[in-house]
Parts: sequence; structure tokens; C-alpha cells
Amino acid sequence: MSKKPLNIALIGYGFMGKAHTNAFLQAPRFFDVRYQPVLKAVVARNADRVQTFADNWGYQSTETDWRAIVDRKDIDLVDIASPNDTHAEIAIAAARAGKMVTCEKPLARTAAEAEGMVAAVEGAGTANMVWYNYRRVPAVVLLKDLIDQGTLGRIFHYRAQFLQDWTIARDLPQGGEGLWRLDVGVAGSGVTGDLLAHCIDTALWLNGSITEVTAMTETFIKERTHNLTGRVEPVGIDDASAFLCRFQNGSLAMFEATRYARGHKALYTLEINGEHASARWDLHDLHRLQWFDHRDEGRLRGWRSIHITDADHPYMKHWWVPGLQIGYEHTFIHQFADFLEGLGHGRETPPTFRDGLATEYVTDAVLKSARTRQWEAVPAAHVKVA
Ligand code: SOE
Repeated sequence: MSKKPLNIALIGYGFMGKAHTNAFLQAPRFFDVRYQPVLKAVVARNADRVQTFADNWGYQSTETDWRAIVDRKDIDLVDIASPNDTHAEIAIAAARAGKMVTCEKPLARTAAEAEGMVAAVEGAGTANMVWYNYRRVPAVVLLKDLIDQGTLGRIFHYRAQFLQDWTIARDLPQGGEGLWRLDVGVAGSGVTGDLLAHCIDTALWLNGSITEVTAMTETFIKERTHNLTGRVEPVGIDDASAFLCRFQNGSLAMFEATRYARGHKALYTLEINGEHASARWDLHDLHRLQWFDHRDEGRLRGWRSIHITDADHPYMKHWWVPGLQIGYEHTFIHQFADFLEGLGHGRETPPTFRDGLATEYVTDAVLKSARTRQWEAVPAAHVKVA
């Protein structure tokens, strides 16, 4: 069966632009999907560098202003991989022009911005998705299946951490290319929106809604030179963020993220404890699920380390022979393959913008609680926004 072309315009060519483009190229090669992504255009302000990116990855054309893309009739899908302060304006304009929109996480800088984006895509009835890629790790998908089947029983606890160490140096500037994550105006927040957002998205998916949070944040280095102004300016982002929360299902949880955990580069770990079983997962060992089942025969009971590389594990039949591993980039390929599959069947593919909004409500409540030093309620994201 011949595949239907899906003309894509990518906005932004940094780390995420590469991860997304690789997914556009590989998804139809390894998965049997009805659409064929076509790399129509890539957009970035620097004309020479965007052309180099286009040549390297095979984009047919370049633009230096995203508005040109929204006006182009030959674009079906706008993929946003530019810094957080650009997401809302581009997504809303693209949706109003009838384009499908996929957006790098976090969906926006604040829940208020995200609400506008949800209203735009839902109002236009256009396909949309947020790139929370860790939902597509095979071990995490297997855990989701086990939870949904009731294998763990009643859930008591959820714990997640995302630890990095790349901003400890005092002389690291803030702002500009590569360092916009340190500039609160561009990023919206620090580790809360950048790292905890991943932990929250996975948790909401695995364990249901969060109802209330109490949080603390800290900015360890209060001033840094700004790359764009050349001046030493106050740092507005949170360098570390931790919160306690309650889930709708009655379970209690602890979350922590920091860029000041010396020795940890991207250590995302999660654990869930149920009445019958517990599971642990670790991004540095992403193809393993640690599993403990209290129903095992007593003398043999203990933690098992399951190597998630068999053909009956989620997504794995599409890759190599059993025992051979996949990595970080495959999570994006899986997510885009699911998106193409969803399009082929007229279904939405989670996490949608509305799912992304649910995470924004939690991150907003975390930042608010850190300011007020009070428990803060988290609004439900299933209510249609105006
Ligand atoms: C930050 O260093 C970062 O690149 C995040 O922005 C990504 O979302 C995360 O997956 C890895 O770390």
C-alpha cells in the first residue's frame, strides 16, 4: 500500500530538532504506518546555519521566520523544537491555519499559556502531541501495562527523581543559544519545567491525577552574566525543586529534580509501590525494569531485573533480535510512529496538548507552593478550556 505524504516543517534545529528529525526519518522505516513524513522545511533565524542543518538532514527548504511556514499551503504539520517562550505563539498560529502541531516539552512556560494552546488545537480540531518521550521507553510501557492490569494492586507510593549536574559552575552564563534553559524569561522556570515536568508527565500517565502539592525550590547561584546583554543579571530559575503530593487514587509521592547533583548527568529514576508488587526504573539502564512480586514463592522472592529486549516486550519486535538494546533516540521514534498510527486510524495520540496542560497545572502549583510555603491544590485538566 502506498503511503500518504505528511509534509513537515520543523521550527528550531538544536538538540531536539535532531531528535525529532531522526524520528521522522526512522518511524516509517521500522513501523508499518500509513503516512510517509516528508521533510519540507526547517526554520531558524540564522540563514547559513539553517541551510547547513537542512543539507545534513535532508530538508527540502529553509525559512528564517516561522510565520512563513504558517502561511505555506504545502505544510501539514508544524513541529516546534524551539525554546519554550516561542511555543505558544507558534502553536496557536499554526493550529488556526489548520496545521497539525507537535511540540517539545514543556508545552509552555505557564499553565495560562498552555490553556491558550489547548483551546487553539481543540478549536481547530487539529492533531496535536507533546514530546514527553520517556512514556515510550519499552520498560516504562510494560510497567504501565502491569499497573493497568492491576498486577501491583492498590498503589501506596510513587517516587521520582531527575538529577543532573551541568550548571554547578559559577561562571556559566545564562541566556542565548544552548543556555536559554537558565534564562527564566525564555524557559519559564528551571528544573521544575525542564526535568520535573518529565517525572510528572510519566507519573500522571502511570498513576492518575495529582490533587495537591507542597514544594520547595532553591536558586543556588543568584547572579550570572547574561549572554545576550553582557551584564551580570539575577537568576530567575529554580536550580533545584522538590515536592510532596497526593494522588487521586490515595497514594503519596515524592519528586525531586536538580542540576546540582554532582556526578549525575541525566539520572531519571522512578519507583512505584503497590500492595502486591513494586517496580523501579532508571534512565541510565533504560532497557531494564526492576520488579518485586510478593506473591512469588517465599524462598525465591526477591528483586528481579528484567531485560526488556524480547519480541513480546513493547515496541521491541520492530527492532533487533532479542537481547540487543535500543536507546534514547528510539523513544522519539516510538512516539512519532504512534502519532502516525493514530493519524491513520483517526485517533489522537497521547500525550496531547491537554495532557501537557495537566503537567503545567502541577508545575504551576509546585512553583506557587514554593513561594507561599503552603499546600496548593492542582486543577483538573479534563475540563474544556475556553
Ligand atoms: C536538560 O538538560 C534536558 O536536555 C531536558 O531539556 C530534556 O527534556 C531531558 O530529556 C534531558 O535533559
